[in-house]
Amino acid sequence: MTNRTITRVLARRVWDSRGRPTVEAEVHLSSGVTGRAIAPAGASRGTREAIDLRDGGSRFGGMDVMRAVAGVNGAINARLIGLDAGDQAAVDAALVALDGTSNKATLGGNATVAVSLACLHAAAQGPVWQHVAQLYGATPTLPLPEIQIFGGGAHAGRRVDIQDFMVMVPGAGTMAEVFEVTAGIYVAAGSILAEKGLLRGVADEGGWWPEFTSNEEALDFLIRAIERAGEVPGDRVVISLDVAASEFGHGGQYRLALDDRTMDSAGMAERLGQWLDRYPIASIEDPLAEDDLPGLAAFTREYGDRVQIIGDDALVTNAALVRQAAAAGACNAMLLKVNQIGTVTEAVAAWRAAANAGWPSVVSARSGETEDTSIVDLCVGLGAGQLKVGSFARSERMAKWNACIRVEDTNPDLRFVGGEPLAKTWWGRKARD
Ligand code: 2PG
Ligand code: MG
Repeated sequence: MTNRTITRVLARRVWDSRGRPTVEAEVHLSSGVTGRAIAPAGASRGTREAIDLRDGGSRFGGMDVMRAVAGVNGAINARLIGLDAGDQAAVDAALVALDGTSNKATLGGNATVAVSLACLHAAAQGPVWQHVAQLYGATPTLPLPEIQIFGGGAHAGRRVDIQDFMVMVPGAGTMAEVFEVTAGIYVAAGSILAEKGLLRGVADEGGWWPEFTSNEEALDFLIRAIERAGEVPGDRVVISLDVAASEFGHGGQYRLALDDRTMDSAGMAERLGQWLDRYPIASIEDPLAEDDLPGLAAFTREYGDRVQIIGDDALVTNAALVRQAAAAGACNAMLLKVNQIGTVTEAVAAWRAAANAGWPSVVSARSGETEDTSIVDLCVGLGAGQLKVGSFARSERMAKWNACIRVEDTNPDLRFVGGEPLAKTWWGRKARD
């Protein structure tokens, strides 16, 4: 028995930022150290994601997680006792084997991800991001944040079809500078909407929830907010979108309800292409649906040399799906959400598959979040380069951004990557000229 031997694994039900039950896990070691983590939850979920085990029935709308909690306290606890928490691969392999399905349907991805991340925390003998860097032989860096200003899609009653209207500040020299600039844009966006009587509140990830009359109007307002904050759009600040097209595109047909338009895959791509021409958009996620790999490939052929094209629903942090998409020429970047696959080891395998394809990765939160900041440790430790957390409001979001500030403040030697991940986009070319 070493001092990192697991002596007990337990779980309890806690609550997420949407007021829904979720799983918190603890991994206890022989040294007396405990690691803890909480599972997040998505709303715009890919169909091939790990299953969140929910109780069903009428309690909390069927969303309770007492079965997932019981699985941790029972079978998972029994299986992991005696393992070395420092051997993340062995712990995760034990979880995968115990579950026995391809999508964590037995134990629940919500149970396995909480335990897997708790193990990472328990095994770390200093900052968790340093442990991550050591485990995976990576060079830690401070990432470029991607921050939501307007929320839509499944996160805001589908008032706007496009899900995330975000900004990035690739021209900043530090993370602190990114946050200063973003704070100005976020507040300016809220004021402009309030002045026009268009403000309805905040969406699930803290971005403003507006009453727009078209998807394009949201982009126009975003430009105005950037300008009111004293910035030149496309200069230090660029726009980033998560279209989340799987939410309104099925079988090659895309329905933008707000614009009252139904298009085929090529029509949808053309519409997005017009936005790329008109607005300083440097990154676009899920421009087409998860069931439209040919469409994603065509889009990547057409626009992949000027904009980052991130796969979320089509890749679901799954190494095999990343390899398949890369072979098809679909996407040129990956979104990394650990709970889409269910363990740290499998998420890192997807990250490696993306890196092998020459793709950057964006580590991402879910729309249902908590105070858990494990994704900051993963992003910094892997040197992933980009971090998407949601907006610049609400503490489940700010917990992550403030954790970034703490890491930057206490580690002056860590390099902030700035605009490097966007080097292959129009912004990168402009910055080099
Ligand atoms: C996404 C995420 C975060 P959800 O689509 O990228 O914005 O949303 O967690 O609901 O899948
Ligand atoms: Mg997405």
